[in-house]
Amino acid sequence: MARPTRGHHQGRDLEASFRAKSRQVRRRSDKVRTRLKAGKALPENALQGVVVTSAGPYWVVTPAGGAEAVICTVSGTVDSPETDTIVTVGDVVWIVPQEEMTEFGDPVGVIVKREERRTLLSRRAAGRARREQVVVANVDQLAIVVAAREPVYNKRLIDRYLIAADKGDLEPIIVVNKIDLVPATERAELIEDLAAYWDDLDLPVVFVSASTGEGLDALRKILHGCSTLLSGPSGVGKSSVINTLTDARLRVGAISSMYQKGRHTTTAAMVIALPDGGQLVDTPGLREFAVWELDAQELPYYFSEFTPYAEHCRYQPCSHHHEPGCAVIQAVEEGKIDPERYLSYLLLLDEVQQDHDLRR
Ligand SMILES: Nc1nc2c(ncn2[C@@H]2O[C@H](COP(=O)(O)OP(=O)(O)OP(=O)(O)O)[C@@H](O)[C@H]2O)c(=O)[nH]1
Ligand SMILES: [Mg+2]
Ligand SMILES: [Zn+2]
Repeated sequence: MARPTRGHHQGRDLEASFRAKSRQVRRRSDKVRTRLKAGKALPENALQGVVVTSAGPYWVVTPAGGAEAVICTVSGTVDSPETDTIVTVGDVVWIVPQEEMTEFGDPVGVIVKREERRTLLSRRAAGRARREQVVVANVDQLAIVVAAREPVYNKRLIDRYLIAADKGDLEPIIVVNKIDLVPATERAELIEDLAAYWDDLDLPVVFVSASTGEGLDALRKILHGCSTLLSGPSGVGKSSVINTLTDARLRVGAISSMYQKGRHTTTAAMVIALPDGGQLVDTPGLREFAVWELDAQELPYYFSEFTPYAEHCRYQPCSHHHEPGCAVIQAVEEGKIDPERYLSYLLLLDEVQQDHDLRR
């Protein structure tokens, strides 16, 4: 097989080349239980770097100082603070360079240690197992990306993301893409529908179109100099928005759908530099987003606009669900709390209580 030329290594090409041979290796590596070894002395030739993406079973690590990306596996005795999601994109890791090269001529390394995460976006891993999945680590902001249309946004999902951002120490922003699909006569209604997010929660909400470029200057200002993770459902235009902000190569529907019968979807999280400082992290769309480890007692605190009322509830603590003399319910009835936010609260409360019952 011909080796791709240098400079051919970013984004899609790299991802495709490693993915091609990944399945067998993944099957094998799934069987090897990684043992954790805390406090082991680092080998002298270990380098610190950041995980910028995954490629099949490998992690792509950029060493500090901007050296060439290294294709890494995780050591069988990695030194890691947690057992779930030992390594993810955005992690600061220590790698030991290896003698050999990959079949494509890239340097190879082994991840031997991972540093504590400064921030993270976690969710409950899809499937039955009760396991935490850290989506991305060490970014400053979470851009919750939704579409105004096709597919129309879901406020329940936005509210779940807001809780996860709060838990993971991320500053949330809401990005509503595809506003070109909203006729001028319906724009005011769209803005009004999301008003609670900036009125009551004081969050930045930006309306953009990756297709027409509308609103992108406002978004650029918010992203400048920060590292921002873009997350949201599949097909809302996360990769398209990123493509308009940087010239990094990404999979965008229009082109690749010709080859892949409509499949344009991002398959791995990837760090992308912004031209004027800062970084974006593109992630695959998430079909569902279950907040990791949430209990009924802590839930009200994630709805910060309830707080000034909650202290006046007759019963303490109050679940704001059915209790007589509940000041939160009263505030909803008087229009002081957004009824949709309250609905999200009730649905989540129901979910965490069911979950609790199942566990007993
Ligand atoms: N009309 C319109 N279409 C858009 C806009 N942005 C993206 N699209 C289209 O929406 C589709 C999905 O875009 P992507 O950028 O691949 O969406 P994504 O959020 O990255 O999706 P995943 O990678 O699957 O999570 C593509 O066909 C885009 O051309 C927009 O602002 N307006
Ligand atoms: Mg994408
Ligand atoms: Zn109450």
